[in-house]
Amino acid sequence: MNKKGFIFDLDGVIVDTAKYHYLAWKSLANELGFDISLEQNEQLKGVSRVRSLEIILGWGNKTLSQEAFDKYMAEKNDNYLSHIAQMDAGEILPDVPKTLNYLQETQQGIALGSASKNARKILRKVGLFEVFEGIVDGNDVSKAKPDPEVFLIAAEKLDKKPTDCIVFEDSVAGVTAANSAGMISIGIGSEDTLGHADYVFKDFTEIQTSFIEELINR
Ligand code: B16
Ligand code: MG
Repeated sequence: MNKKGFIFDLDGVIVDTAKYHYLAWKSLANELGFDISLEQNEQLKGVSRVRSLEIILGWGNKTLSQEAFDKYMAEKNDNYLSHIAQMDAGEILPDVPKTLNYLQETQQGIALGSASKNARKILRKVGLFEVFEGIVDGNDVSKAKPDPEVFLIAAEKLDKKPTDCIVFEDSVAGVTAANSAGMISIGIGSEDTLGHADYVFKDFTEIQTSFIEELINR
């Protein structure tokens, strides 16, 4: 079989850490005297930590000194990590292991392309660290999604041409990044928000092995 590169986003694709980001951001906003809704949290998906705090401060009409900004960033991450500490393999989203197993069996390249600076820690917690031949996360990039940098570095790590790579993404910016990288984009979520992806599935339970096989052989 052909060897392709399969690049996975983390939050929203492999695990649902968005709920922990939300709890941590909400508690920070409450400390600053306002609240954030689940709808607002949607807009933070795939967005870097710094940019997320800038957006949240905008919602609350707050400005902070650089020192206070850094303090709140660290506080949010400590809170987030207290949730991550409780994670185990049970938090891997349904049927993700099925797809990963199939890709391993057929010896495809498997990489991670995430905006999170905590990605390695999370993969270890859920027992998937060894599955990824290449890991590119928020520590490795200078330009955030929708810039294609994260996926282009992942393709390099897998020693694959971008056109031989397939990206699984749940965020609007991430799908745009995959498209700009010249890769096949697979949106995980709703057609309404991810209509610009080459394919969209609600989650991995909708992805058949025969579909992955087609991607490998194209
Ligand atoms: P951290 P992904 C993204 O992960 C999250 O979707 C986003 O909400 C978060 O702000 C970002 O990682 C940074 O995370 O604070 O852990 O560095 O979807 O790109 O895997
Ligand atoms: Mg994501």
